[in-house]
Amino acid sequence: MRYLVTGGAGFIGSNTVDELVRRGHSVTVLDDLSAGKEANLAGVRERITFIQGTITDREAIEKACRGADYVLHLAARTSVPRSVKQPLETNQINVDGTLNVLVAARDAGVRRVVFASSSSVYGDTPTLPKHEGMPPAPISPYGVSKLVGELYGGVFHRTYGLDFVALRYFNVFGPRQDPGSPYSGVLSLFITAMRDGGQPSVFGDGEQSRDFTFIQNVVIANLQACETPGIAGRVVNLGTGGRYTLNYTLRLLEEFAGRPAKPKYDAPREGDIRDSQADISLATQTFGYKPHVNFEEGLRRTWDWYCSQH
Ligand code: UD2
Repeated sequence: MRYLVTGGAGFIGSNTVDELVRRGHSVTVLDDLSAGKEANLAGVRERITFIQGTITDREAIEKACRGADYVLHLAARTSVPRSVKQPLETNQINVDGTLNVLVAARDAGVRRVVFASSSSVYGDTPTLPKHEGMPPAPISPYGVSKLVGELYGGVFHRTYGLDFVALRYFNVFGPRQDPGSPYSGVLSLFITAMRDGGQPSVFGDGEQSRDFTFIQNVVIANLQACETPGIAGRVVNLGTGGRYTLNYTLRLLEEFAGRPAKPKYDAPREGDIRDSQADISLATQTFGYKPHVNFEEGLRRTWDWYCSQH
């Protein structure tokens, strides 16, 4: 099969591309390298087609979609706090860019678009775990942008018959997540701070919790969501079903590092959600999803990977 992966040089994208190539698929990557890195594709570079371009460029996305069976649309401007600072840019890439992808995918006659949505669409409602029947209530521009992507996909399904599936990822972490910006995922920041003898910064009391999901679970689910027939129009959570506080992750990292973390506690972050946890029964029902790597094991592997990169 022929896959187009937008954002394929990024963290989730490049890990997914590796698996697609391993399974013998033909892969095109469209990435503007704003967050992704060519180095993430080093192991497969000779076996894929790489287009440096952005989803906000209609010509680039049209060209990339040509001949594709499946589009995994992972390109996005991530980060809740960045979206609070730069709502226009977040909207331009995540909303306008996604609309471009949908139009191009429709016109190219692809078999399905799988869209990377986010747990942030649920907002800060107290009900846990979050299930897909709950009304979305995002509290950040980022959450809004992901919800709009889902809504557009649903409309393209109903109006133009485009096969579309949205996966609501819950705080994905693992090898290749870039720790290089203040907007990076918290575990990449905690791990590299601990590795380098620095102090992890905790925004708030550290008792907020997330359903941290190891990348390998997401990679397998991405493929299942593409290949499973008859699931067009579904919007599905993708997490582990558990919930882990930041303080708990620091205790595990202390064990791995063999020294105390000495975290610095700061004010809570704007737009932040307190607790997040996925109900994953719909993913199991829809495409047989099972998280194969649990949080603790995933964190251990991630710690080892960052240490090996030093
Ligand atoms: C949101 C989404 C997630 C994904 C991600 C993409 C939720 C629940 N999750 O992640 O699914 O779409 O956006 O960017 O909406 N923190 C610290 N210290 C740091 C950095 C972060 O304490 O140095 C805290 C932060 O305040 C938050 C938690 O760690 O409470 C997780 O932050 P994050 O930026 O890793 O991810 P989050 O939950 O905004």
